[in-house]
Amino acid sequence: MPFKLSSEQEVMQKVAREYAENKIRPIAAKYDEAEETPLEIIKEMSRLGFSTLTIPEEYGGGGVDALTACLVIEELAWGCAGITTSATANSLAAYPILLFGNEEQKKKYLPPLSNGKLAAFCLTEPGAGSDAGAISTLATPVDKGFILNGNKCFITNGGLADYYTVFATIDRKKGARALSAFIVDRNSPGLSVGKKESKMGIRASNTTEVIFEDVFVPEENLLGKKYGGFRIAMTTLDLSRPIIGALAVGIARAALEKAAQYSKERVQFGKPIGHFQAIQLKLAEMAMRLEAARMLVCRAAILADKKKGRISGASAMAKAYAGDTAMYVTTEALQIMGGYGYMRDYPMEKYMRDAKIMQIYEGTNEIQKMIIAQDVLRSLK
Ligand code: COS
Repeated sequence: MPFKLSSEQEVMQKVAREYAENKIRPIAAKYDEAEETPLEIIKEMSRLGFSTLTIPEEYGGGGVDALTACLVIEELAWGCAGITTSATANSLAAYPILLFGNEEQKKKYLPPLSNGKLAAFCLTEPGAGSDAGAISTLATPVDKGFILNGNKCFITNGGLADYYTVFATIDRKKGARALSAFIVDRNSPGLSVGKKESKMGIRASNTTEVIFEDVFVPEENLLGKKYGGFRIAMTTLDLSRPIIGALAVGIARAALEKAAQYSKERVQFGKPIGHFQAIQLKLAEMAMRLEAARMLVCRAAILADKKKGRISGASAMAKAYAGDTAMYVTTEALQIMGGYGYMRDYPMEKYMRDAKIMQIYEGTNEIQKMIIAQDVLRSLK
């Protein structure tokens, strides 16, 4: 790190590293293969505070800053990005409540997340991915609340959550300007969990459809203002994307370490392959990009901690660059390991599969670049 971490940050980083080493790594391949979520570990991570790092202590969370959260998430993702995605999905679902919820909502819904309960963020729909304003899940105002109808897809923790933060439109013709956000309890009549997805990577995380059929949501579960849902979603994603960057850095670091170790041990043409420039050039490029990605993640987190205005551009840069870096580093690391890298006996092919989603979820990297470009143009006005 080019800047000094506080002793608290160093301790948290160490605790997370040891947890990843001792608890996450040993089970990562098994749950990836089985495509199951290690629920006991996820609940333990919740109780240890790994999924509520930035939630203030008064609501049961870790009360740490965004920078510390990113340092911790990098360590956990070094252990397994799939298992860590399940934990971070909790904080993604919690941000709308933390940022826009009233005191009653915060007191009711945030503390359980540090006690083994899970939550899920329901924004994406079959027809609304990159275009988040195109949501068609309808929230019809009725006496004392709203009736929700619609389908959400690709929801992390969808099948495991105890409650959902859900985005729905009050008027389909008004797009982004008519979105509202709600907290919806898992046991609400009419709410059901649909298809569980089978994925290329992060297979230890649970991804499902969530279906709303005439689900009544009481008005006290409306988050923020009635038509303020789009801003809630965007502000949440601005804060959450550096976390995805940290996940990506954790995967890339794990892959670089394995490739470097392999190139010291693997002997061909009479010497370890790390002695050949063809391999050294790869290791150098991987290491440079990894460090640059980590710095962009730290920069976005530090800006989030300063809490001065929107951090959309910095957050998008961290997510896009780190996501691309994870894909680049894992691809090169696998290449260094050759046939061994390709085999499922080694973790490298999992790193590469896990890395791909980093360029896609919480907004594709193409969307991140649009956000960055808008930020650049805005700064010239
Ligand atoms: N913070 C606060 N307000 C924001 C904002 C942000 N980060 N981004 C946009 N807004 C506001 C704008 O200021 C604008 O407000 P006004 O109506 O008052 O002018 C409004 O929201 C609409 O903004 P914009 O016109 O930029 O919206 P677009 O429909 O063009 O969409 C993108 C913007 C593409 C950035 C957005 O749809 C997006 O992030 N898509 C990706 C979604 C995503 O990440 N999905 C993954 C789901 S979670 S796995």
